[in-house]
Formats: sequence, C-alpha cells, structure tokens
Amino acid sequence: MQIGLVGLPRSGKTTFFNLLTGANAPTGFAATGEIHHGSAAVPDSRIDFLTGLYRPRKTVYARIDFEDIPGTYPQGGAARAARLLDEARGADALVQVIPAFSGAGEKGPGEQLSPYRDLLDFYSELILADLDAVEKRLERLRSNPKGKNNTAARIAVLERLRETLEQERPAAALPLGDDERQLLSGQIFLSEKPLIAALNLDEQKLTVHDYPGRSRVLKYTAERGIPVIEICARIEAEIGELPPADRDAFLADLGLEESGLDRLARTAYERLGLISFFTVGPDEVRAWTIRRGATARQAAGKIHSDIERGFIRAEIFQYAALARLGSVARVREAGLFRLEGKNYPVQDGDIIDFRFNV
Ligand SMILES: Nc1nc2c(ncn2[C@@H]2O[C@H](COP(=O)(O)OP(=O)(O)O)[C@@H](O)[C@H]2O)c(=O)[nH]1
Ligand SMILES: [Mg+2]
Repeated sequence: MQIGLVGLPRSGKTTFFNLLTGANAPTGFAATGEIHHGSAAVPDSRIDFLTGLYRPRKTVYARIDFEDIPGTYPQGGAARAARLLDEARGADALVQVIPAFSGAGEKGPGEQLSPYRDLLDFYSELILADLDAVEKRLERLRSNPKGKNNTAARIAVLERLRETLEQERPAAALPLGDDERQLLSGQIFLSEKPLIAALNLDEQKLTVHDYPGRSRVLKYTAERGIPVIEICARIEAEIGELPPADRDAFLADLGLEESGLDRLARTAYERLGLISFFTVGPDEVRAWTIRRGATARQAAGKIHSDIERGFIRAEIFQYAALARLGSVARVREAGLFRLEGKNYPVQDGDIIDFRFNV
C-alpha cells in the first residue's frame, strides 16, 4: 500500500513523515522541497503475540510506503501545484495534513489559521488538477483524431468527466464502468482516490480535541466519507525518540492510546477495505494484506502464483481462538480448525496454511 502525504507547505507533512517512517528528513525552514520516500511496518499486536508463541527465525509485518510530497501555496501557481500533485497519482490513498497548531498561522501573507478552509481549498485543488488532466487529454485526442482507436468514445467519457469536475464534483462522483476505464487506459484521478484528513494539532488541543472550526470540519468530512484523524506531529515525533519503555506513559499523557502510525494504519485499512491474514511457522510469522472479500485462492496468490495455481484447500483457524485458548493444540481440540475451498472469503485475523501442488 502506498500513501501520499499532501497539503499546504508548513502543515507538518515532513514532521509526520519522519514520525511514521523513522526518517530524519529536514523540516521547517531547513526543508529543500524534495519528495521523500519511506516505509513503515504496520503495528499489529497479533503479530507480536504470534512471534512470542512460534519464536520464528523471522517476523514480517505488513508495510505501508509513504511519499511526502511538498505543497505549494495557492499563490505559488496552479502549474507547480499540479506538477507536485502528479506525484501522488500512484498512491492508493492521500492523507491531507491540515495545520491546526498555533504558530501555523503565518502561512501566506495575512492569512489566518483555518483548517476548514484548507480542507475545502485542497479538495478543489484535486478537482482542478483532474480537470487540467482531462482537458489536456481531450486536446490531444482532438488534435490527432486518428491516433487511437475509439476516439469518439474516449472523447465522450472525458466530456462526462469534465462536466462533473466543472460542477466542482470529484471524479469519484461519476462511477465509471470497466470498459470506460479501459477507454481512459486505466487512468485514476486524484479526486477519486480515498482521502484521509489528518489534523495536526497543538499538544494542548490534542488533549481537549479542539481546534478552530472543528464542527464544520467534522460535518464536511462526514458528508463526504472522509475519515479524520488527529495528530500532534511534533510532540509525537519527539516521543518517538524516547526509549520504548517510556513512550506509552507520554502518549497516555496526551490522551493517546495508539501511536500516530497505529491510528493512520488502522484508518487507512478501514477506508481502503483492507484486512490482514497470517501465515505462521518456525521459519516465519507473517502478516499479509488483502481486500476484504478476497477469496482463499486470491489470498494464496498474494504469497505466490504457484500456490494460487496449484491451490487444493486452506487449513484455517482464527487468531482470536488462538489468543483465547493459548495453544494450537487446544484450538485443534476445540474443533476450531477448518478446511476451506478456493472460494472461501478470507476473514481478518485468519491464520492460514495453504495446501497446494505444483
Ligand atoms: N507546534 C507544532 N509545530 C509543528 C507541528 N508539526 C510541525 N510543526 C512545525 O511546523 C513547521 C513545518 O513542519 P514541516 O514538517 O516541515 O511541514 P511541511 O512543509 O508540511 O513538510 C516545522 O517548524 C515544524 O516543527 C505540531 O504538531 N505542533
Ligand atoms: Mg516538508
């Protein structure tokens, strides 16, 4: 999974990126305007438990790749903004980091801190960048009508998209069929990517869960299905540098039970409809990420195409049963091992042993 961190300059993207990935990229005035790439293991206490139980040679957590994309102020020019946003086209989800900490006020000349307006502005920016992309494609098709097959059909789909975007509605509001997608050569638009809003709060505000315009932000995001998380990037990054034993107490002081990475990972999995299944053994305990509803055979394909092709059946038990009963032998005694066929929809927390021949 890849997540793009986006938003205004000095909103705390790089600070958050450092917190998520353990990187040490320059922030504030030291920033160079470069894009940063990094990744993080998805925290999962179930994997910790399984590692304690199986004592494998290797433990592999699921991973999220992060891309920290520098922002521009609106007055920085639409072209530069669009070019930077272009970098986000490969991401599975976007996280808009919204500054809501005091001192974040000096953004543009004479501008006040307004998380709500930032949210709106950014949403329009995504739509405008898409509109720009659609218009460029239309132009190309029209100037070279013989260049590709189905030119008329391509133009028709793009025209519908343009109409939607011109009404300031996101591309996500125009559901496209598979053949229409194909006409667009599978292009995914920014305004149809899942968006998560990360409000970057002051330490004090995090404890009281407040910032200017909070109720409007919550109403707007709820209406559009945009999940919201609250972070305090700077303080959380500082806590992340403490010895692990001390971190929990400091997080608890801020009213946080989970780290910023925990909260973002959980929110992204939910928003993207992702679940985890596990494979276990003396060699390796490992978490795998699949879409909710994926079948046992598709899950096998995640591990290796040979296992998918030669799939016979899957031997499955639930993590929750193992955690409750304490040993695999007791899970077996309790009759909680199941054999499932290729169409079984894998559940979050399934521990799976695939039987296959090649
Ligand atoms: N008070 C406070 N300052 C923060 C917070 N997060 C970031 N900052 C500061 O805001 C400035 C811009 O942060 P940076 O991560 O470089 O923002 P970016 O331009 O979006 O990458 C830096 O000086 C940070 O130290 C926060 O949660 N609270
Ligand atoms: Mg930065």
